[in-house]
Amino acid sequence: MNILFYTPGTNSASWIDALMQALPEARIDRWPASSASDTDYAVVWKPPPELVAMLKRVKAIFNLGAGVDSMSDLSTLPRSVPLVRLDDAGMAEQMVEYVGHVVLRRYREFDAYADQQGEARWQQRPRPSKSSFTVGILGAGVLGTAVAGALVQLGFPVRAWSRARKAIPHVTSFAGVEELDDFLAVTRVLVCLLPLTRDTGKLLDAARLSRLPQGAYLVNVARGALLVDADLLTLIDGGHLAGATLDVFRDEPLPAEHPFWHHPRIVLTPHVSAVTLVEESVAQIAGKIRRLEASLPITGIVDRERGY
Ligand code: NDP
Ligand code: OXD
Repeated sequence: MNILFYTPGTNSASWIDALMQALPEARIDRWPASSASDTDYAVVWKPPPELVAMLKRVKAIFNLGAGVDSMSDLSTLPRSVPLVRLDDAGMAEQMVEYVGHVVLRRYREFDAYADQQGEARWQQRPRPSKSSFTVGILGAGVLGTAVAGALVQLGFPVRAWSRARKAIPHVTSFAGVEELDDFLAVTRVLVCLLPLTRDTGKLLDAARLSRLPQGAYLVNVARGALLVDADLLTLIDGGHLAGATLDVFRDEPLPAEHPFWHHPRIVLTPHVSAVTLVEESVAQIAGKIRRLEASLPITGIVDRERGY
């Protein structure tokens, strides 16, 4: 069995070692050093179009991430070639930690206490009511569901928005654009965990974000292009939104001159909310390759129409 590996990063060696250990019977080649002519499976992250164009006859393409928006134009790829994304592979736990931290920081007002410390001011603030501190999660997939479950455990009222209605214990489900405004209306912390698709790009614009109640807070851990940056700044500076924690950006790395860097009400991190873990991801991919070789079904096949 031949596997072709490509990532633009510098850590290929650890991936190739892990693939060799998990699939000792396979030959692992790296593109572009090797061609894609006799490849059975491709394992890739951000492949350039010329590589995608060479993968028309592979048995499956494994994307080294949950989001497949960075796969260049897939129109050249026959529908018979399954594109498989990572499902969880250790990312759900990381997302729970990251979002849980931000929600607790907002609810327990650590930013306000930091401001008070800056003024050497000793003042105990009244605790906001938890029962009205609703967290809304855009996206109720693998990661959104995990985050929702953890926030329910912490006692927050949680609602989630998805394309199809969901039955997640203790989570109020909203479905489709028709229910988006109602979903936003009482959301105090909005967590974005949607894939970037032709339907979701720029979803978080001034009109949508204005539907949030005064003082609401945004957490974007999905993709930067879901957000209209200028609209977020206008709503924070105008006082409608309290601030934002952003892990993802339209252009990454975030350009040095971008106003997000120095905004006092924006906390940002460099796309680290849930990183791809080599060991967990390779174990998942190897398991799926074995199932495909045995003609068994696998999870995580991207619906090319929906784009996720
Ligand atoms: P899933 O595919 O499991 O879940 C996607 C969810 O979004 C589903 O609930 C889906 O609805 C919903 N959705 C998609 N399109 C729409 C729409 N048009 N309207 C309403 N709901 C919609 O993805 P994951 O949970 O695994 O990952 C989510 C995203 O998180 C990834 O695509 C990626 O961009 C991002 N990510 C970011 C990371 C980081 O480090 N910052 C790390 C990992 C992922 P339905 O269930 O009805 O289909
Ligand atoms: C992903 C990511 O989509 O790392 O997995 O952002």
